[in-house]
Amino acid sequence: MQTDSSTRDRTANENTQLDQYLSQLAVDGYTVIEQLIPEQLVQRIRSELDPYLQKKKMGRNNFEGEHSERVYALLAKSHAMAEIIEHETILAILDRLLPNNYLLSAALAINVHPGETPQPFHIDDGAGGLGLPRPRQAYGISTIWAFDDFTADNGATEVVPGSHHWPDDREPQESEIVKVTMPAGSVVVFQGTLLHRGGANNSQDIRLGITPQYCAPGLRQIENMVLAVPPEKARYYSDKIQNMLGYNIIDPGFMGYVDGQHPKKVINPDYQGRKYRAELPAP
Ligand SMILES: O=C(O)CCC(=O)C(=O)O
Repeated sequence: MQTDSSTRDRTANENTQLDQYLSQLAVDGYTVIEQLIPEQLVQRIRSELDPYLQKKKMGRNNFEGEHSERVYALLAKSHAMAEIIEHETILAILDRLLPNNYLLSAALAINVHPGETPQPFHIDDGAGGLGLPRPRQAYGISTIWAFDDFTADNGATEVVPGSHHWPDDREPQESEIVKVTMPAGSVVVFQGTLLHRGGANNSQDIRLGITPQYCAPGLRQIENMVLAVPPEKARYYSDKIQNMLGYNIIDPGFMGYVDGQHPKKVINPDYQGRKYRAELPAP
């Protein structure tokens, strides 16, 4: 599949590295990129999220985690979040794996407290109602960024390597599960069809992870992004972020229009669109 061009030319080394990530994603269904962002960015994003992580709202069920805090609509709450969502290494991977005009499907923070139990295994790109049995191609790519060190006992994400090739009814054995331990500032990138879950937190520490998830443009986003990040907030983000939120049209074609017009007009009244049509004088 092909896609958006990268924002700049990549060096030969970067291309070799990218090929390695892609080959791990093809074989195992995931790849870990260690310390992709600096400590300062980790701290900046943490401080913007702090007001929302006060242990007041814990998860409502076993999936959200009754000992976990979840913060949704992140781009409405933290401007710095954009720096991981449109990180150039992540976009380079997405450009190779998803169709052009891919969308941000979800972006949430998951703060796993001591005592949390393992989440149920699941995939992230369940194409609601389309009835597409697995194994199949992935319609989404997910990322989980470590904002604390992910360790063997503090709730590190668990993945099942190769499960992106499995049929719907195959369940993982204990021996097939891998804990994604990684230092803060690292990210695990995985296929939307890979079985994974948040692990149990048997430590005394809290584990913060942030998970931007992306999907093919024809799928419905998991979070309703144009309501979660309304025009008055979306207008301050880059063109790329605006497109991924849904202020965009699938090109070629016109899926995504608003009242017959390009949705960028809602953010920027001067936007002239792809096919500018001057207004005709009144008859
Ligand atoms: O928190 C984690 O490590 C995984 C969470 C997850 O997969 C989810 O909630 O969809």
